[in-house]
Amino acid sequence: MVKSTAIERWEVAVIGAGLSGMYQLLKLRQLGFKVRVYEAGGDVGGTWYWNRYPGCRFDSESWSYVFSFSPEVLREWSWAEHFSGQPENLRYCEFLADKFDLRRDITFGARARSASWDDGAREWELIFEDGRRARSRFLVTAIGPLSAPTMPNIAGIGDFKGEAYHTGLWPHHPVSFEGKRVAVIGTGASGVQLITEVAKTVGHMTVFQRTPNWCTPLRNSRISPQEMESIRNRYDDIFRRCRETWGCFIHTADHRNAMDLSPEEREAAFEKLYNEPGFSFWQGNFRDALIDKAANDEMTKFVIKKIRARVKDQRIADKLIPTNHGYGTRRVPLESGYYEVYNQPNVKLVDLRETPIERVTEKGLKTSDADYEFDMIVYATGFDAITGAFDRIDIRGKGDQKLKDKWADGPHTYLGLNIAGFPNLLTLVGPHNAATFCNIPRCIEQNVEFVSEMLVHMREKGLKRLEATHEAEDEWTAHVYDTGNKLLAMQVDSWITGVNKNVGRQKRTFMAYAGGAPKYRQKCEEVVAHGYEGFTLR
Ligand code: N01
Repeated sequence: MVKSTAIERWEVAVIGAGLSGMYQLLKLRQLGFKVRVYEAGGDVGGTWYWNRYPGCRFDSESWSYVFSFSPEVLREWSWAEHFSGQPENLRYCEFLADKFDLRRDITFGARARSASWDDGAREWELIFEDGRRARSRFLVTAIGPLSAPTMPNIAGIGDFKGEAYHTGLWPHHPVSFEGKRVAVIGTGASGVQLITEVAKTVGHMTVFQRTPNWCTPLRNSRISPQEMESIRNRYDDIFRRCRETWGCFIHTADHRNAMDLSPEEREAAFEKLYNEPGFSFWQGNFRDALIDKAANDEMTKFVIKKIRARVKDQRIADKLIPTNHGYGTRRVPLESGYYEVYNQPNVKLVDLRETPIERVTEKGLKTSDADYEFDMIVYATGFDAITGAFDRIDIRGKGDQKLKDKWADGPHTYLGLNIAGFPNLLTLVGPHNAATFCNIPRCIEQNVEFVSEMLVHMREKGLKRLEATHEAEDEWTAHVYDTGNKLLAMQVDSWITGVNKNVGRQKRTFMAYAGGAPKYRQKCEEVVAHGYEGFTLR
């Protein structure tokens, strides 16, 4: 139904009521701004609202992921598991919304169709899918880095007559796999979690894998009330430690170089990390492990041995072992029995490098060598990462310039928070912002606090318009690539390097910021200390 076209007016409009939009709302409301959040979904939670697929859970430690801004919330909220599952994560978001009465300032079911800057009025105009319109002095995007799900570009997608789901758009009703023949396409972090969970009850599952990923164990466990109490007492220390690490995870990189050690010492260190929970093996590894090929090869060889020991049929292990990239050079899926799934007699792995999918049929999938029949197809095919959610809104800045056109060859931003030519637009967790690859609430807090402080500064000085200079943007973009080019990850196709064949993006760029969260935070602090250097404030 098309809503009335009466224009709603705000000082600040925020798109998205995931964790970043929720905190931005709370902060701006506390600071006395007239703010409204517009959310496409039916409730708060963002990622945790949409990704309801079986097996979905944190891979940051729950107690390191929690927001730190409210001592009261930290006192009242308890985690039941070290790596909490989606239902509990969503409850946490709902708890925050209830606690701070956030929903009264959020419009749900409002999917933004366009956002255009009116230079005369110095305002943004938002138009939503249902025809609703809103105008605001400032526009904050809190639309998430992994929120634009992509279906595979395979012929016949609409032909399948059975059940079909995308992990990132999972239905709210229960889905049963019992006795069913299920196909899963995709083996990224979502696929790995889902496959492991579905394998517990499925009749028969066929996994269609295009590129294997390196997976290491999550090692989740329950948190007893006593342990939760002890965690609560250590929150200050936990947040302090996270602030100091590259990605704000609790794991600190080993300060030694892998290649300075003897093979035995290296092996012992790898073994220790492999047996620890969470991202220990990835983020806590040797400092050269993700930048030096020889060190990375050692780490990779260690994981190959682990995979081979866990998969009984070595021909299947061959298919599960990546051959085109080293460990940790793509986002590492953490697993809880993933490799053992392929020892089950009712699970089949199809290597799409050998037999590509030709089309979806009424009854299932046709590859180059077989016709498969299924009751259900699960698309674990990921997202148009980081810039995709921006591209899905027709965002136009000064002179009607389209953001999508400006970013056609990869993002250009200042601090990943503003874009030259797009005044008064603030992009939380935007491309080239340290938050895109971070233990996200840690970086969201920094982003939201920076933006809020800037808006207060402008209000106090009677300023109405902010915009990054082209020079500052060029310098930041060059710095982002300098940091990225040190990583072996830059030589690999992944969502971090912007490659997504489903949306026709073949060329590698760089979507994240690899200088690390501490360096990013320091840069933002310097910008503020120098009177918002790099921005023109008028
Ligand atoms: O998506 P992905 P995801 N035909 O892009 C395959 C976060 N996350 O949803 O690699 C066949 O990683 C594709 O193959 P390829 C996390 O940051 C966090 O799994 O392109 N296959 C790949 O295997 C993660 O990195 C958690 O060759 C096709 C898969 O689909 C990010 O979200 C949990 C295909 C997509 O993998 C994205 O993860 C889950 C095609 N046409 C996710 N198109 C936590 O634990 C795509 N694929 C917190």
